Amino acid sequence: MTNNTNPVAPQALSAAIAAPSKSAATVASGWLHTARFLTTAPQLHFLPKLDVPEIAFVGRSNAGKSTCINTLTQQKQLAFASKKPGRTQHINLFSLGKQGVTDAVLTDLPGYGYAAVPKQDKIRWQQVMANYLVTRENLKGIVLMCDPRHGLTELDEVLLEVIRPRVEQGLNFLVVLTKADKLTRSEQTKALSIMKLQAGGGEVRLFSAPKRQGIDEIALLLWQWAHPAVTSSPA
Ligand SMILES: Nc1nc2c(ncn2[C@@H]2O[C@H](COP(=O)(O)OP(=O)(O)OP(=O)(O)O)[C@@H](O)[C@H]2O)c(=O)[nH]1
Ligand SMILES: [Mg+2]
Repeated sequence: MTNNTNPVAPQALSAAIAAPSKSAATVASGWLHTARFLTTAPQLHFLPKLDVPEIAFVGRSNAGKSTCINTLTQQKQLAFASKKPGRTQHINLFSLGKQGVTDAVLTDLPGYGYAAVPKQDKIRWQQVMANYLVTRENLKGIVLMCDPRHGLTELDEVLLEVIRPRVEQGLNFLVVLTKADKLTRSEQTKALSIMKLQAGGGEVRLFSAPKRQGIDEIALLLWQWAHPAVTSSPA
């Protein structure tokens, strides 16, 4: 037996014993809270090349992508959310990681399917997004926001087809059923089981910003996607 030559102060020791280890969800939510604006790009080729894991939020216009990012990061106006569809018009990147060290990036993409957008612009945007989802090398996960009152739209189905090969090769994929507060309990259960059949092997979670539903579960998933080598859970 060796003598302890590096004694721990008794107060520190008792504090450590008294404090329960942080829960995994607390670590994940603390990590998301570090989010800060990184950059914005009107088109794909303006995006900086990055080598940290990137997680993209996609979905139809007004589905709640920006609101979900604000809720997960516990920041009111990090991403621009609005009642007016088409609010997010650029690709916006947010850095994550403690003490200024970026260890992942969240991407808020403009929504698709907004009726008032001219057809040519719609087609152009679909191509930009498909291109991003297929070619972005550091993309580690896609979060598809879907309002369960509308289900998957035609453009959501196109997106699923576009990403299918990457998901089959291991790209993380999550369908977030948004605005769950608009559904009854039984409607939520039904929407969840229908989407599990449609999500092509991806995860599915219910989410509500005003009811703060699903936040911990989604935060944990994103943390795990960004830190695959560490453990399966942060605590
Ligand atoms: N009831 C309810 N409303 C929500 C929820 N999430 C978002 N909303 C509302 O839905 C509207 C659109 O939200 P945004 O977050 O701007 O949607 P977006 O997907 O970013 O839209 P674009 O930027 O146009 O693609 C806003 O009025 C939000 O307040 C939710 O969980 N519950
Ligand atoms: Mg938005």
